[in-house]
Amino acid sequence: MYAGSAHWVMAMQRTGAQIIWECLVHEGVSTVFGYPGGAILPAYDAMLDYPVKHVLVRHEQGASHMADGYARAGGGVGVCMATSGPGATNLVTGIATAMMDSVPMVCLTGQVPSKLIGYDAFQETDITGITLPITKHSYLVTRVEDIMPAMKEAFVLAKSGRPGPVLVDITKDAQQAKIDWAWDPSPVKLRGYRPKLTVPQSEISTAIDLLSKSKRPVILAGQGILHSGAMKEVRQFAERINAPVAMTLLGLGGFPASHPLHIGMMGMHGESWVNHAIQEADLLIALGMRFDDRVTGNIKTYAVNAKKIHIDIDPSEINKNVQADAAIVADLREALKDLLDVVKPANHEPWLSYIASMKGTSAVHDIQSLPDNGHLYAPHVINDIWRITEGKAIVVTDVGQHQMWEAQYYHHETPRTLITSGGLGTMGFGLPAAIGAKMARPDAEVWAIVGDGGFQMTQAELSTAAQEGVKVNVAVINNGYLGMVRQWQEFFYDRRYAATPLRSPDFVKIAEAHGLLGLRAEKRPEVLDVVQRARQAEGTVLIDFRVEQEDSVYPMVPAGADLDAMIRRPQQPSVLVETGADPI
Ligand SMILES: Cc1cc2nc3c(=O)[nH]c(=O)nc-3n(C[C@H](O)[C@H](O)[C@H](O)COP(=O)(O)OP(=O)(O)OC[C@H]3O[C@@H](n4cnc5c(N)ncnc54)[C@H](O)[C@@H]3O)c2cc1C
Ligand SMILES: Cc1ncc(C[n+]2csc(CCOP(=O)(O)OP(=O)(O)O)c2C)c(N)n1
Ligand SMILES: [Mg+2]
Repeated sequence: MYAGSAHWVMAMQRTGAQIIWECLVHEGVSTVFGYPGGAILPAYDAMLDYPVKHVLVRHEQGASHMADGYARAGGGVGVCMATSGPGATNLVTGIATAMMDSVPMVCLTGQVPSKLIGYDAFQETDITGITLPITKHSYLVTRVEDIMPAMKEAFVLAKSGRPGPVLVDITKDAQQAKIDWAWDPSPVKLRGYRPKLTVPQSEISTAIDLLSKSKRPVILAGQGILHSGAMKEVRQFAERINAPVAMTLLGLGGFPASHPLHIGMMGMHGESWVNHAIQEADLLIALGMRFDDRVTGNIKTYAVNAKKIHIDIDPSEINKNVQADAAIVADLREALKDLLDVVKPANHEPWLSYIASMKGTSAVHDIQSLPDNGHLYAPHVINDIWRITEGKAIVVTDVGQHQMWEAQYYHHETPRTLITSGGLGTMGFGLPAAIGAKMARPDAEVWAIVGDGGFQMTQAELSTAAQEGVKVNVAVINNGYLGMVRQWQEFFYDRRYAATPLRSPDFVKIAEAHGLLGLRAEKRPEVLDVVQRARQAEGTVLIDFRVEQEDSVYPMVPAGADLDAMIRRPQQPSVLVETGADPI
């Protein structure tokens, strides 16, 4: 039985299974997402005696995405657990998703008894081997006395420096064995691991020099802002140097969308004026972003006239895709504090006016105008959800066109309000990650905006939401296609729609089968009513939005094309309904 004391001085007899939970409690873990099975059964048995909530998922992939959404929304470490073999391999997609987006997670798996390892035992799989390239670190624990050190290190590694997922695979015999045990409160020391970096002052001087010479700077704001908690410093810095701030998909919310210096998202589906500004800049200041290929387009022609200041905590990101003229390897907040001590105010009004003038015409042609021809467009739905929720919801997306429209039409003011799989682009992420987000932030209104394709990959987790009584509002953007792939086929494969038309079940009935409210909207005027009904209802609600089937996301930089070679929305003769920039 859990005694509830913070630090036990006296050693007590504990099984390995109990030690796992003792460690989780000491790490402050209150919720884990998982699915039981033979090799992890001792841990499940011990669980009943500890004050940790367990969420029973319907598929282990759901557990890993829930832990991920939990971590991204709450800012802590997400924990998931599974049995050996198929349980562990089902976690793999979620672990890879977390790795690509640097999400702190600890994944616990049961392993076959140590003496059977290597004998193709029932449900044996080399999960540390399988996950080696998609974890920040992993442990195979075969002795009960090694459980606590591995667990302590796993939490330190997951959340320090550049965060990421850590796997701890624990054999069944290690879980069953007993030792005299006491919590060791001493700090973890890992040879060769130095996540706390001192800000390199010579690079700060170089950066200051570059800043003083720049007439056309652009700040590139990435997810590192959220990891480092540098929102205030980024704002002070942008205002001090009077520079426009372009956002990566994962950076959205790190700088308020309503701030006059915020110019929008960059990259493949970024706003056209933002991409033009980057290409015409004389200085890029990259804050916790990694120049993903979705961001740069053709790397050879990317911002060729710009010097680059790159601040990143991970030295391996420096000069990986883009050569840095000043490379500040440090925590972003610490680096910005040092920069703010010395950087002089600047005025870039001509440059800002020029970008605003590019926006003036682009906004009409691209993403912010849609014809009102009686059809329901996905951007309408998302923009309406933004207005109705006053921009204050946590929105979790799946992957595809709806994800990009979310980024364009839901304007995020605060960090951790957009949760989306950026690097791996994992379909099936949305619903489970939204459930995890709601469990981390029960006070928040949580919307899952998902496609009809991706939703069906993990829709079984509706059952988890129903069992747990978790309230998320699920907006299925139902276009009858694997829309993003259909769009590529439309643009680059002569409209040959191979394997993209999608017949779906009646989503309203799917919700109802889970005892949940299901709603449908097919016309714009119906959106307000269903969204309000969803918000007011208790428990998870699903809305089936039947949207225009063959709409495309504009602008689009074709993969590998120059960043400013964008495909633009064909000009529409009809009257404009609104712009995404309208006030709430
Ligand atoms: C269909 C689809 C389309 C997409 N289109 C676009 C697009 O148009 N535009 C776009 O931007 N993205 C797009 N993406 C997402 C894209 O693939 C990348 O995931 C995204 O650009 C990465 O953003 P990031 O570099 O800010 O975040 P990350 O990949 O999370 O990188 C963050 C960086 O910050 C660093 N860091 C972490 N902590 C700290 C700290 N404390 N201090 C300093 N540095 C830190 C990390 O080392 C890392 O280098 C798309 C994804 C999909 C699935
Ligand atoms: C697991 C997985 N398989 C395949 C893909 C490739 N893919 C990217 S977007 C997309 C279509 C998504 O369709 P849907 O969920 O309906 O969203 P829409 O684009 O229509 O909004 C596909 C198949 C992926 N990203 N993830
Ligand atoms: Mg679709």
